[in-house]
Amino acid sequence: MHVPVVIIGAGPAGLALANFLQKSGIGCVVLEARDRRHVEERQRAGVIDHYAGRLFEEFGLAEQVIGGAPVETLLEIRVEGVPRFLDGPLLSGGRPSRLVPQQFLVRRLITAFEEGGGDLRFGAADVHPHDFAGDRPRVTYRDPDGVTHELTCDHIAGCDGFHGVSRRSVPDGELTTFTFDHGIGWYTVLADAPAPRYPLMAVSRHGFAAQFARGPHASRFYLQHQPGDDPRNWPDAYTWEQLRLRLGDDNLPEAAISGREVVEMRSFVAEPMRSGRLYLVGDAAHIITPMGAKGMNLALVDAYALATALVTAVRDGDDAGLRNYSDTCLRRTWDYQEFSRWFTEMVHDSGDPAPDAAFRRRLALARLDRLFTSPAAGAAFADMMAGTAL
Ligand code: FAS
Repeated sequence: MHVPVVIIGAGPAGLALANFLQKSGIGCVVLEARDRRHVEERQRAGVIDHYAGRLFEEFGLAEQVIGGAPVETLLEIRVEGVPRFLDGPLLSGGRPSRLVPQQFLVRRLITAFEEGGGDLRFGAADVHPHDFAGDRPRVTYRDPDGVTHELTCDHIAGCDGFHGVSRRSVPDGELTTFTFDHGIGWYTVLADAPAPRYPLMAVSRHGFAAQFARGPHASRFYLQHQPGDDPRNWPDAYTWEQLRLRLGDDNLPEAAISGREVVEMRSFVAEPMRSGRLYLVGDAAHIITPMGAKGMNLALVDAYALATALVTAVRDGDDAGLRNYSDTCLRRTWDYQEFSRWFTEMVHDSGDPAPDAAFRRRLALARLDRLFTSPAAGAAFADMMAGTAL
């Protein structure tokens, strides 16, 4: 079978790309390793920033994919239990983000693609991209019945996340990779706790904590923990005690905890984001900390950049967009990496109890205070949270 584009991976990157191509009349096949249920239920991100939301509008998908999602109002940041509020939509000149749990976005993208007649194949094992250095790339895989298939194509989109096969298939020596360990661990728990009135972050000498909505009746909590410690062994009572302490809320009720994950705060970037006719998209090319909620949004913006480049290449024979794809995406990736690191320092250093961290703690508290006292600093922060059209 020959198809213009084979997409490896059905996460936010792969599914957004598939829908953008479908809306543009460019044929594609999506190969996903896991089964439908796993893909549709995996909970991760929760915010689509304003810029990423506009991309769905541009392809006429916004109502179908993010319609009805709650719009961001205020961000609450508590410092030693004292609440302060940032009005992102106001400070960014009317560019609110939307609160969309990642699994809701994925489900709606799957529905939109399949309703449009899209070819999405779950349970694809041993997916391998081949011959992408030439102009006749192909992809092989084994279906759930054990039958091996080969798809010839014009382009391959590696949307298979950090642990996928695409980046690993790039010949040695072609990629330069950058990794950074922020030296911070987050313990994230999913609980049946009512969503907070506003997205909530708290800095305190006990450590960072946060509470974000994940649907109307669930919250994802984040607690900073010392690297090396495994908080998944904490008794739930201790977790709730730490959350009350750090959020400054003695009345925070205990709730059933349904998910526990440890997220080591690390960043990763692979350059360039292509090898011949194989393009790396989203987490396949970069990992960013959840600070600033940019991981999923970077994946969506990469998908948009590749979609528009593929449309002009396949439909008009103009491959300028494909030639510029990597540089375009890397410029935004590094911009968001810098913002995420700046944000990570601000909310973690400001609570660092270590004696030798006293000076950094004062710097971080001054950086945080400026957001509320300087309209220009608040606007710059809100601009990055809204997502920027570089
Ligand atoms: P994904 O990893 O989502 O999707 C890749 C897909 O490819 C998967 O479905 C996988 O099954 C499939 N695949 C893998 N190997 C394959 C193969 N060989 N063949 C076929 N298919 C294959 N981001 C935020 O913006 N905000 C947050 O708050 C946030 N919180 C997070 C919390 C946690 C615990 C984690 C782990 C991540 C979080 N992220 C957050 C980041 C996350 O949302 C990613 O940025 C986002 O899923 C990236 O989307 P994709 O690039 O599509 O990759």
